[in-house]
Amino acid sequence: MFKAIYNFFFDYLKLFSGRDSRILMLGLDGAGKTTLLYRLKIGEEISTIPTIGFNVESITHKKVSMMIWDIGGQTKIRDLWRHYFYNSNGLIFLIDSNDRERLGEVKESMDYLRSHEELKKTPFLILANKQDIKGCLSLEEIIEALELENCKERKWYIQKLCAINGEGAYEGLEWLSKNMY
Ligand SMILES: Nc1nc2c(ncn2[C@@H]2O[C@H](COP(=O)(O)OP(=O)(O)O)[C@@H](O)[C@H]2O)c(=O)[nH]1
Ligand SMILES: [Mg+2]
Repeated sequence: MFKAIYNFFFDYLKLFSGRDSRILMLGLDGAGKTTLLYRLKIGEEISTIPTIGFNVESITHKKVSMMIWDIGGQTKIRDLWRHYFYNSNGLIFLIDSNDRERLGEVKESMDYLRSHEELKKTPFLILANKQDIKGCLSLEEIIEALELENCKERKWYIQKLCAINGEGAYEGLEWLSKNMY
């Protein structure tokens, strides 16, 4: 089932773009990025590139490359990130919906990404992860906290996710496939 989602995603991207695509997957540490990768059964293909100050995980499949790393906090190394932003066709931003305390940090990271020249036209798929946890943030709360209503400069979409069982992944990836820049 999850292998199918994964194949669907990459076939779809190839069909629509007919060219190499570059996807970024970002989120604070603990948001669930690695969990989602493994859930999509692509964990075995992950290679980690150790860089100064941060680890970039990367996977490549059917001409689609995906780069994954923790964003937030490390303002000192932000200058390095833009090298990876260049030429991105889509961005996946994972949020831990159960982490109300770090919502400010999530907002700061989101604002940083939104203001970045290299990502000006990049569509953002926002995945509100850990929706299985009782009392977690709703989509409305996240939209309000991140001030997404005023996000008119690009296409964006927010989707509930439970990375542990994969629920919501299909819908999110389908949107991204159709809205890739
Ligand atoms: N309850 C719940 N826990 C999750 C979910 N996704 C990830 N986690 C847990 O959150 C923690 C951090 O996940 P991880 O994938 O390592 O986050 P990363 O730092 O973004 O790669 C782990 O303990 C995961 O098991 C989810 O959908 N629901
Ligand atoms: Mg990780």
